[in-house]
Amino acid sequence: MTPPYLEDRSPGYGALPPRAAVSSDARSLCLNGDWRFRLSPDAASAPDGISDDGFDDADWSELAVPSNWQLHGYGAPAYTNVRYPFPVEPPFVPSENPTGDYRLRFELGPQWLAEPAVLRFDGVDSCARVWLNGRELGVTRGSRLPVEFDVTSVLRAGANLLAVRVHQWSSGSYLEDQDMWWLSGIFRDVTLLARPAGGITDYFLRADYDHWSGAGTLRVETPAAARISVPELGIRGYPVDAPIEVGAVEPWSAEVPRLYDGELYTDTERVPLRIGFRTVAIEGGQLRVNGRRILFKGVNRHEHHPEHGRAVPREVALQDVLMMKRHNINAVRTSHYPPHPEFLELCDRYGLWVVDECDLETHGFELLDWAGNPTDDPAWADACLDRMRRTVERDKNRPSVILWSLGNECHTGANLAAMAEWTRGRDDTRPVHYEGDADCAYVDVHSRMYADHNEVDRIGRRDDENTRRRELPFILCEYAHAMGTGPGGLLEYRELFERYPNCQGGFVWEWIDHGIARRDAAGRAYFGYGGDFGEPLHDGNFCADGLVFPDRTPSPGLLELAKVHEPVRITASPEGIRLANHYDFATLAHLAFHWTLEEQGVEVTKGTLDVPDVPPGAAVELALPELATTHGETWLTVWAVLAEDTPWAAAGHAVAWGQVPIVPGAEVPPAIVPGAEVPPPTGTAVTRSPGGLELGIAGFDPRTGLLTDLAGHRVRGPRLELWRAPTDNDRGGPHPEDAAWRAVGLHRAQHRVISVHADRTELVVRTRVAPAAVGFGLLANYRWTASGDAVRLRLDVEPDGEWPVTLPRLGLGMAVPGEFDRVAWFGGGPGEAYPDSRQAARISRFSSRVDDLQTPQVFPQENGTRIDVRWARLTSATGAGLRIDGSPPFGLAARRWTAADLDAATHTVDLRPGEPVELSLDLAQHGLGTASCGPGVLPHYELRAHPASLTLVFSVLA
Ligand code: IPT
Repeated sequence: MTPPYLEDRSPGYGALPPRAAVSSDARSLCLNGDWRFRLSPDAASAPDGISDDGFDDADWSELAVPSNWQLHGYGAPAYTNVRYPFPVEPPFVPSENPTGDYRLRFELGPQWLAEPAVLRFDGVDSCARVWLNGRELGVTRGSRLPVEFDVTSVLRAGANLLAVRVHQWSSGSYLEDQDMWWLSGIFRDVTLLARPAGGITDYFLRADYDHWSGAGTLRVETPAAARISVPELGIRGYPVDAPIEVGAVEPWSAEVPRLYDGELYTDTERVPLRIGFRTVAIEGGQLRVNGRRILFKGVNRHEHHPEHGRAVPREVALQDVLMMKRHNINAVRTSHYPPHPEFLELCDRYGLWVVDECDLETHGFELLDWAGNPTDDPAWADACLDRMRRTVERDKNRPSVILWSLGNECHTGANLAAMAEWTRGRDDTRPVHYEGDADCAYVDVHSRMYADHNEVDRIGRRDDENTRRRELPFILCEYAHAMGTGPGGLLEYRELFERYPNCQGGFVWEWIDHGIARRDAAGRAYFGYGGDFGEPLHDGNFCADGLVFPDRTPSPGLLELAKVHEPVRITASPEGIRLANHYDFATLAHLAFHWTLEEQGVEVTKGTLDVPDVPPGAAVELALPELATTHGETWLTVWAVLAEDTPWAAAGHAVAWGQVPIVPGAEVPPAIVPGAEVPPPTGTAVTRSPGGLELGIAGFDPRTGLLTDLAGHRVRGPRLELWRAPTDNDRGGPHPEDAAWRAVGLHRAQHRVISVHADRTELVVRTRVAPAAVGFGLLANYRWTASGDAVRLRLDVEPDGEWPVTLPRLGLGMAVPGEFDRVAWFGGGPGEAYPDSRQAARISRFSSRVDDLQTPQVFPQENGTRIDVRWARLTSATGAGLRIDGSPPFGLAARRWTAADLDAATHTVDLRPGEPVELSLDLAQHGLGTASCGPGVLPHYELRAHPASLTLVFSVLA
C-alpha cells in the first residue's frame, strides 16, 4: 500500500510559511555530509521505526547529502522529455516507488536550546517525510523549492537524530514533468538555523531606481523592528517603516552590476545586504530596466552535472556564470525551476538578467489532450500556488531577478492565472512571464518558444489580431535548439531583435547537454543519454541539446552565439572601420581596441586604435590605421578587449572582433577579396605504366580514374560525395531532411565511370553519381593536369534530371596516409562552421591535430568542417605531406573515420580511429537550422543540386 500522504494533492504538511533565503549572523549548522542510507524498492518495504533512536541502521550504507541517489549506485537515472514514466492517473503513483531512507546523528551544544530554530531543506526530490528525535515534522513536496520546519521544541542538547524518508514518486511528480533526468534524493543543502527572538525572519527589500533623477529609493518590508545601514550612501541605522530616499545612486544592470553593501539588523540579528538599485517596467510595449529597452541574449539553464546530476557544486555554478559572461550571454531563464539559491547571488554579483521560473511543468498531459491537467483543476490549486509562493518568497530580494515565470509547458488554466495574480499582488516590481498563456490574458510579456523567423518578423510588425498580445513586449523564452551540430540561423534572429524594438531577444535552448558520465567495457569514458540505463520509455539523446558539452567544454554553438551577440559590432565601412556599441547601458570606455594586419594569415603589423567613448546604441567611423604594403590576401582584424580586469574575465579578454579586407596596393578597401586564384599547371604528359596512369606526381587507377598515389604516398579518391552523417537537426522536424535523403538513397549513391580519357597533358574522367532506383543524378567530370611538383584537378558538377530533395553535401572524399595527422590551413577558423552558423569563423592561418578537429558531440554526427579554406597542408611529424590549394575556397574536414562510420555511431566510443585520414573537400554543405526543435534551414542556406566547379591543386611537401 502506498502511504496516503504520497497521493494527496496538497503541498504536504507541517512546513513553516515560505520566506526569503536569508543569510544572517544567526547560528547555523550545515548538515550536509555522509548520512546513513538505505534504498527500498517500494514504500511498503521500507523499514518501520527509522525515526527511533534505537533503530539499528548498522547494515545501511552511506550516501552523501546533497546528491541524487541514482548517481551513487542506487537505482538508475531515467530520461523522458514529455512523457510521464508512469501511468497518468493523478494523483496516484506506482506501487514500485523507490524509497530512500536517510538517517543522520548530529551533536548540538546547549546554546541551541536557548532560542527557536528551524530545519531547512533546499531541495528534495520528490517527496520527503521528516522526523527529528522521533517527532514527525511533516511532509514536503516541490523538489526544487525550499521547505522549513520549526524544530524549536524538538532539539536536544547532545545527540540528535534526523530521519528522512524520500520517495521517488509522489503526487508532486505530476507537477514536475520537466524535460530532464528523473533523479531522486536530498540533492540540495540541509541546514539547521537558529531563529533569534526579535530577529529578521523575513524581509522584502525593493531598491528602486528613478532613471529621470538618478535617485534610489529603498522600501523594506519586514515583520521585525529592523534598521538599515548602507554606509556608502550615508545611511546609518535608519528605521525601515517608511521608504528611504537615498539620493543619487549608481543603478544595477546585468552590464554594470553595481551592488551596495548594507546591513539590516535588529538587536538580535544582522542580515548582510547586497543592494542593486533597478526598476523594471513595461512601457510603450517594451520591457525596460532603468528606463532603457533591454535585449535578452539569454540561455535556458538546467542544473546538471555529468557526475552529480542536479546536485551541482557551487564552484560549477560559478563556472557557468563566468562562462556565460565570457560568451556575451546576459540573461538566464532558470528552466524550469528555481536554481540553487546561491546561483542567483552569483547572477547579482557578476551581472545576468534572470527569469526565475517556478518548479511547475505538467507537459505529459498534452498526450491526453490536456485532460485532467492539474493547472486547471481546483483540486491542485493549493499545490500550484504553494510552488509560486515558495519561488517568489525565496528569491524576492535578488536584483538579478527581473521576471517571474509561472512554470513551463503546463498548457493554460485557472491555477496559473491565480499564481499570476498572487505574484503581482505580492511583488509590484517585476512582471510575470508564462509562455503557455497564448492569449496573454494573465501575463505581462508575450512569450513564444521556437517561433520561426517569419513569425518573429510578424510579431515585430505587430501583425496580430489579439490586441492585448500586440501591445506587449515579445521574448522567445526558448529558441535556437542547441542540439548536436548547430544551431543554425542565430544571425537572422539577431537581425529581427535589432529591427523590432518590441522583440527583446530570447533564451537559447539550452545551456548544457544533460549527458551522464559512463565508461564502456574497455574503460573508455563517454556520456550516456536516455536509454543507456535500461529505461523502457525514454527520449534518447534529446537531453543532449546544450551550448556546452556535459563536461562544460564550449561547443561550436556557444562560440557562434558569443560572436552573434558581441556587444560591439566591428565592420568595414567606406571610411575604414565602423564600431557600433550594442550594449544597452555601457559605453565603450571599458574596452581597448587593437588590430593585426595579416597577409595570407601571417601577422605583418599590429597596433592599437584610439576610440572615442561611444554611448550605448551609437556608432563611430574610424579611418584605417596606417598599414604596411602587402601583396597576398590581406585582412585587418580589429579586436575589442577588456581594458582592465573584471570579476568575470581578465584584462585582454576579447568581447568582439571584426575583419576588414584590404586589397594589396589599393587605396580604398573594396568589399570583398576573392580567394586566391590558383594558376593552372599544365605541360606534363600523361603516361601509362604497368600499374596505371601517371601524370607528374600523381598515379591513377585506369579503370576508375581515381588517384592512387601522390609522389609515393598512397591516397584514395578524390571522388564526389553527397552524404554527411546527419545531424540531430537533419533528423528533426515534421519532415526531416535525413528521412528525405535516405528515402532517395543519398547515403548509398553509386558511381558510374563513363570514361577515363588520357589526352596528352590532360586526364579526363567522366562519371555519373546517383542512388539506386531513381532517374536523377549528378554528372561529375574530373580534369587532371600537372606541371612540376603539382597536379591540378578541375571538378565540374552538373545535375542530371530533376532533384526532388536537398543535398546534405556536395564535396570530394579523399583518403590520405594516416601519418598526415597534422593540419594547417589558411581560411575560416579556428572552429567548425556551416553556411548558417559561420559568424565565429575568421580568416586567418590555423593549425590542429586531426584528432582535435573533431567536435565530440554526445551523439556522433557531422561536425568539424572548416570553411573558406584557401589552402591546407596535411603533414606528418617530420613535415612530409600534402598541400591542397582550392579555388573557390573549400570546406575541409579531416577525420580518422568515414561519414558512414560517423553515421553509424551512437556514442563517442563507437568511433574507432582507422588507418587513413579521411578528407572532405567540400564545394558546399546544406545549412544546419534547428529542426531538432524549431525551424529548419532557411531557404537561402539550403543546398540544392546546381552546376558547380572546384579547382584543387595538390602538391607534395617533403
Ligand atoms: C520545450 C520545453 O519547454 C523544454 O523543456 C525542452 O523540452 C525543449 O522543448 C526541447 O528540448 S517544449 C517543446 C514542445 C517545444
